[in-house]
Amino acid sequence: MLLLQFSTSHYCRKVRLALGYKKIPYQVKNLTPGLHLLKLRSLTGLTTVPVLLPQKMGEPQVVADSTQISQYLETYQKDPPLMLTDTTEQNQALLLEDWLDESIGTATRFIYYNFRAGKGKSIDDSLFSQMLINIVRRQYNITPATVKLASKRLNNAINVLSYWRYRPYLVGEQLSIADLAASALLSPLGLIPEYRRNYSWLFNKIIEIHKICGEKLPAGLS
Ligand SMILES: N[C@@H](CCC(=O)N[C@@H](CS)C(=O)NCC(=O)O)C(=O)O
Repeated sequence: MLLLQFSTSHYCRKVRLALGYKKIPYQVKNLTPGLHLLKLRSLTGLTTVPVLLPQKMGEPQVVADSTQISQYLETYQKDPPLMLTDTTEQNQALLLEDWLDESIGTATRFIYYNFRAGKGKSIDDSLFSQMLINIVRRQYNITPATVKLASKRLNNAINVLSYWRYRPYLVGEQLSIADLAASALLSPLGLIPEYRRNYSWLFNKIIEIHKICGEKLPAGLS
């Protein structure tokens, strides 16, 4: 299996957590932002990573999008399962996954890049890094107004998820795709001192899930 990724992408982290949880061997190829368009458009018709190339006879040649990839991995190797047997619980997990992917992962991106261009600039103030950060900020329209909305959305989301603090899993009695999505898509906040201070319980959960999946801890949490 080959995972095409950006090393810093939280959506790619979600897929690595799933691969790690299932102990499926894989290799990664880090694409260069910008040049990724040339490769991905012809391969998937999309412009985003993660993209998985199963590289095995009888398997699809390419699977794009973190949700599609995690569903594919469940058919590729059922055990240990990421899908819950109870239909109502599984639907809840899928809803949480979709909300985390489509709304919360985007808000995290706004807060993360805003931090890297401002208070967190010293993490890497090289011309190349700051240029990439500025391209991303323009691409996603990351402005003071959109960052403010993203911050409110994130605080609300973390409050919604706060019951996780007292339970091992977000849904049901076993690890599900909802736990992996939350751990991956909120992980970039671990670099931001304000979030680490206010939501230490969340980062403890994120660390715990990374350990279960054998995935390297995100920046700020190692
Ligand atoms: N819904 C997609 C989102 C993936 C996504 O937004 N990936 C970003 C990196 S974090 C990307 O590839 N952006 C490059 C682009 O849009 O050209 C998924 O779950 O895979």
